[in-house]
Amino acid sequence: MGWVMVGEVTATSVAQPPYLTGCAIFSLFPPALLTLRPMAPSHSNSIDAPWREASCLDASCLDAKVFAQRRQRFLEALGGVAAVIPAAPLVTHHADVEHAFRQNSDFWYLTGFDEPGAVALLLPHRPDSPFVLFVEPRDPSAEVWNGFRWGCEGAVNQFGADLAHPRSELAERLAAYLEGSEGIAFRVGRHPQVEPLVLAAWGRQLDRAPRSGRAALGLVAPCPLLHGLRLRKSEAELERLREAARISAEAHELARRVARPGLRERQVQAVIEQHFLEQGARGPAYGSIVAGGDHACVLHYTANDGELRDGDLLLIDAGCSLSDYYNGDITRTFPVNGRFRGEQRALYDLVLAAQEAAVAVVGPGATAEGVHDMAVRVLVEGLVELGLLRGSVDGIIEQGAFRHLYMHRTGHWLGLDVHDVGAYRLGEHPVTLEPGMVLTVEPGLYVSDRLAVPEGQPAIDDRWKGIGIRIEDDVAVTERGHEVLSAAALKSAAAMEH
Ligand SMILES: [Mn+2]
Repeated sequence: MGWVMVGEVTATSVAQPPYLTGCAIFSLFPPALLTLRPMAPSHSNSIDAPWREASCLDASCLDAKVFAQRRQRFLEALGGVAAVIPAAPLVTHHADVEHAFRQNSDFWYLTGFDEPGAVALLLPHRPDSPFVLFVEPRDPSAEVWNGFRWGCEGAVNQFGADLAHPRSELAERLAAYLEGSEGIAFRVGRHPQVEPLVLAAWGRQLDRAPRSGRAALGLVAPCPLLHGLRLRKSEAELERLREAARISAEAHELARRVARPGLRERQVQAVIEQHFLEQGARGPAYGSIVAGGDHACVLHYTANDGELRDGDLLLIDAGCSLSDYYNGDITRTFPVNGRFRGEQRALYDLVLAAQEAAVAVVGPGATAEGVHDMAVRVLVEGLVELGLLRGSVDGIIEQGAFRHLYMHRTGHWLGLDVHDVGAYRLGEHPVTLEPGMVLTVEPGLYVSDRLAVPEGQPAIDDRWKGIGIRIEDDVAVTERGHEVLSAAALKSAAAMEH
């Protein structure tokens, strides 16, 4: 990523939080900082320029053909089984207020349709009309309150449905659509509004089976088929993940430039999330973690209400979610005052060595487990050298006697879900990495009193406590090895200092 210096802070300067001008925080920022902003991306972020290509499908930057191809592959994989894939509902935040809508990723993957409450049917036993959508119909009075809907016409014309019906007709129509399928693929336990309708429709089929001569024989999970498809990203999807990583990496670079002793964690969060929004993303992909000092030892710290203190590290785990839900997930850790002290630097160098060694493992034929094992080995070797662990490296790893310092796995799949779908193991066998799979690599060390020191391991000297470090990149498996999608977020110790 490149940076341009601009002469003046102006009203149109996009990378600076507007609250910084004309309020007390302004004085915390040296003038040079206020003139630093990322180069405009290829798609301009100015308000009057369209963010998306004309060929974009609603909120998606992927072409309608991409979704049609996905449905085709899923239909082929289903064989004679009919799939019922519900969209996400709106979720109440409090009183009459709802959370910002977030589409169900399975439903999105197959449809690109970004409205709540819809249901997609994929019906391989009806080759003339295999894709049926139930949607909220057009309704001027509802649209006055909640905005535009595509309705049944849009579902057919814009989203490629062979047939579309109002969502209210699902209960009466579902059994007929499922008629003739060998089974029903539906994820039990996740869709409380749709599940009773699926069970009732199947029950009616079974009631009629003696006379109709056919009924679905069972419910099956759609996940193994659908999530197997989602696990392997196409080139178009990788391009979206690169975009999510680019925006996320820029936000981390901005955050490091604004962080100063005395600033609140939340103010750094504001800089990060403002950048996400300015760049056309929906916002953060997950609760941004902006954790100064000991807060970094709380893995899912999202309170972000502390003050950044001179001498502490700042751990930031933040990534954006694009308009079509592809996500970035990046963690960086750096000294608030721009200088590591001895213990911080020793542990930072160790986590970075572990992270780089683990990233180097990523490639076709490796496994996520192998990536984790590499990170653990480098960390444990280093911790023994530093005196924070004692004993043989193999013995410590075998007993898990490092887990008071490193208690999580080294990564997860990344895609439409931040912790993306797809198996890590199939029975006894770890899943082998293939080109197109994308995973995070994120070892860390967290030194605090929260977990007991295992028997036989040394007590921790106070000078180490309150240090929490994680370094996380988004890594795609390629034919020849891997591509670090988030490489624009710097991570060398030198780059973390100023
Ligand atoms: Mn992560």
